Amino acid sequence: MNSRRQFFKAAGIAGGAIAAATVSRVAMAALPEPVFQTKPDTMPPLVPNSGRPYNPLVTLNCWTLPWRMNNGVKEFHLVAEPVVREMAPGMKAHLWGYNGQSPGPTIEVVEGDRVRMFVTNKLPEHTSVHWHGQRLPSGMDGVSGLTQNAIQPGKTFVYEFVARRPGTFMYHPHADEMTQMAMGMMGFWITHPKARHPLIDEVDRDFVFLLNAYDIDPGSYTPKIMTMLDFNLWSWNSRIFPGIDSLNVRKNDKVRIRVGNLTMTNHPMHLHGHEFQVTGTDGGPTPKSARWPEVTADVAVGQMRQLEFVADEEGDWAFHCHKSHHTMNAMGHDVPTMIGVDHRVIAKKITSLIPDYMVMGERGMADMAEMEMPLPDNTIPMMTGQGPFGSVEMGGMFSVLKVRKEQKPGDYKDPGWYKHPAGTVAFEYKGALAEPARFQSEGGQSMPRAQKNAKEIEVLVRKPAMGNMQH
Ligand SMILES: [Cu+2]
Repeated sequence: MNSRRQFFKAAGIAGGAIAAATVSRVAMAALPEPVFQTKPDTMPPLVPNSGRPYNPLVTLNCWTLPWRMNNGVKEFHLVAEPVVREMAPGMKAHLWGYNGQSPGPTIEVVEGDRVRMFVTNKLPEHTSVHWHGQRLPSGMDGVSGLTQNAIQPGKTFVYEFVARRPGTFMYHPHADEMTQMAMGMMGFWITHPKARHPLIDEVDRDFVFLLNAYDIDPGSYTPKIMTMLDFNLWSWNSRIFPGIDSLNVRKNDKVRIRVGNLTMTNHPMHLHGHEFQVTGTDGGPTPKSARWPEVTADVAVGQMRQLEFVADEEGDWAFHCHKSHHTMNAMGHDVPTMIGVDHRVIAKKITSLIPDYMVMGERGMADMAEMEMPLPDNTIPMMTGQGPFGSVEMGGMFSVLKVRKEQKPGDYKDPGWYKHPAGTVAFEYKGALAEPARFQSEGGQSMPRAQKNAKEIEVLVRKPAMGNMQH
């Protein structure tokens, strides 16, 4: 029996907001009771208890919005409002979002469903919701000024349309977009196929997350909305590593990861240990003849890419954006490169004036991950995350795909770190070091310099001495 209690239990939600959602005839005639979620955890898939069945999704560090059926129409209630989002343990951001979170909850419906979306505006300014990628009547497209009046603060609007084609879509405001998207207003919409679809495979794990970015100064809470490119927090569903949950799967699970990009730059998504195929975009499933194996897929601005693979290699596999500045947390971009610069003399002089002066970057930036530097409140280190072998030296758009043989069916809790079979971990070579053979060049055909008598300029690099890594 599917009771409402089980329905909300399946949603992984408990508490007072739900208790008020008891259905009465009066309530059915009015607005659906909105459901809120304030925890940043990945909620278990919401198994549908009404309407047509489907295989539900896992929204990374987020959740799926429950609905009610009203005379055959699926009714949802989105509330646009200011929210506090924990981006990682130790850092909270003051954002705008929907129903208690940024991003908003995932909407899951089935192809052919008639959907009614109630949108209440609790922001200090007007808004609207655009249903990115959907086939719908033009007047339901959510572009304020063009297709509808903006939703003023305190007002509720109704959008209604049939989810005509299966696929992965996004939703976001189309009113003062620059501010509202920089503040975190966005979410996912998935329309599941109503029957077996020749181009949409059934999968064991179906993950979804949005790429988003914020510019929040260290020590502050509110994003700077005027930033166009120089963001300092690169996030998945408004979470940054080490605050992003791992993607836990069972060995030989068929896995789908849907990634949408609502930042202002592209993100090449890179998976270790497996090859995947892009099986769909926000335009729908990709024809089989147009699929090829990849280990990195670029997700451009406003796009969605659907990556699919069989997780047949056990282990802990990094999954991240390949732009190395996007796997860092809040950092200054005006730090000079100090690699190879000899600080010894100047450091001694400065230390006599400023006793706790620190030399940074002389040997690379990895020291940053180890350094116990005092940080302003509400600030996450630039490179962090403790793995089983020490600091992972990452931040931002980074997580781990955990593939395990012993993961029980239906149980996808974190299995902990991978236990590597003996002899399968890279190790230190402790034998004698041979003199390196220098390769003989066969070059020398480059064009001569125009400027005769030009001086050779050489940059001195200090290499750590073999066997004596300290200076
Ligand atoms: Cu990126």
